[in-house]
Amino acid sequence: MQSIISLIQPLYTALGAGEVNVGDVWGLALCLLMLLGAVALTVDGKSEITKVEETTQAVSETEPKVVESEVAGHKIKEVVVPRVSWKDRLTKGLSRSRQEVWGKLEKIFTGESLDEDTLEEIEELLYTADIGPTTAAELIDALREKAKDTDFKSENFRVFLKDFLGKIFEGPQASIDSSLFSFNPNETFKRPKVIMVVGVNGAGKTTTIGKLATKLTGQGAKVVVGACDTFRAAAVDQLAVWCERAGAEMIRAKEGSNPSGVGYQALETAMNSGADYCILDTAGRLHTKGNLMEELAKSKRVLTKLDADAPDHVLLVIDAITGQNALRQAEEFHQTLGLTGLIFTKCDGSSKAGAAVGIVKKLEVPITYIGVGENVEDLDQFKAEEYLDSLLS
Ligand SMILES: Nc1nc2c(ncn2[C@@H]2O[C@H](COP(=O)(O)OP(=O)(O)OP(=O)(O)O)[C@@H](O)[C@H]2O)c(=O)[nH]1
Ligand SMILES: [Mg+2]
Repeated sequence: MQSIISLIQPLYTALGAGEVNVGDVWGLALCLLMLLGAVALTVDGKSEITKVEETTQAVSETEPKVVESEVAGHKIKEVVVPRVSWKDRLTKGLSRSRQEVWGKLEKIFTGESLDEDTLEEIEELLYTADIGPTTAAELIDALREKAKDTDFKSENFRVFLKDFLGKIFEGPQASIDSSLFSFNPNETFKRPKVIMVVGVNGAGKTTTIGKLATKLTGQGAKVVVGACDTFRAAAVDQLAVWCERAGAEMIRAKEGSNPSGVGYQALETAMNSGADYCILDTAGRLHTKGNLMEELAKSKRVLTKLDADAPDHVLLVIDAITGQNALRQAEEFHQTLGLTGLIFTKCDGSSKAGAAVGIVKKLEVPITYIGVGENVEDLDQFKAEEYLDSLLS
């Protein structure tokens, strides 16, 4: 104790605090202990915060990287995840379509000029790309014309393809109402925009609605979602999870009750609460089942009792892997409901990606959104140029 007192004494003398006694030593020791405790807590708190960041980032992003760093002598593991842009997600999502079909096209035409054999080979590959026989034949005719030009070389082929396919999208894509993609809180609508989402079983309707609702509420919109799939309780629960996450109000009915009644109730709630959007999730149904399709038509008609202009959008969700059958689906849904737009989901799968071209050409209905995965960030507005760039790059 005496040696500690003699250690502290010079400091006391310098401060003019007089003689150091035993009580002072104990007091100082206590202060030192408290200081050390506070430092330990701060360091611990920092690693807690890091852990929280790790989880949120890992959920929302892909391919995280674990990086080790040191804070105040403590080793801390951090998950660093590069932000993936939509363009990169799209390019990655379409990589299989690119490798399996579209990329191969350019490999066929590598020479200086296009001969009939090469044209035939291109035509064959196009038939497997799901763009439909009519479009494939038209493309080959246009290419044959181009080939007469001696300046047309293999390096011009990609530009030709992009131009040809791009023109198919041009007209229909120009007609889309921009409020489907973005909400401006300064320009609120007089009535809720009503979006009815339809499609065959498992196409991705509920997931897409979840992503869409999240996007819109994220921009400040008030969204009401109608769980019109009254056949399965699990379907309603799945939608409820998305709505909870999105901060959207969900209207549900008792299992087995009338789906058109839920749509009506959801729109009524949206109108009364001054919501900006009312999105209706419907039960998946086969386009070949006439009675179920008629039930959908009824659900659409019922909405006009509340608002003559509802629904603003009838969007058909198509699983991109469906291939050629997608055109039949789209034709049937269009005939029954008068589609205003299409949404292609699962473009990250092994789709040939050509069905989109064939349907837009035949029905002149635009593609509104495209899905390339199961996360919220994996849905975005379809832009033909961006899509073709990713497919043909
Ligand atoms: N890889 C991938 N999976 C998707 C995409 N969109 C949806 N899914 C998955 O597809 C499956 C079916 O999606 P749902 O949203 O339940 O489909 P649904 O059309 O509502 O199905 P029903 O209500 O049964 O007709 C789920 O496992 C989704 O996670 C996508 O863009 N990419
Ligand atoms: Mg569903």
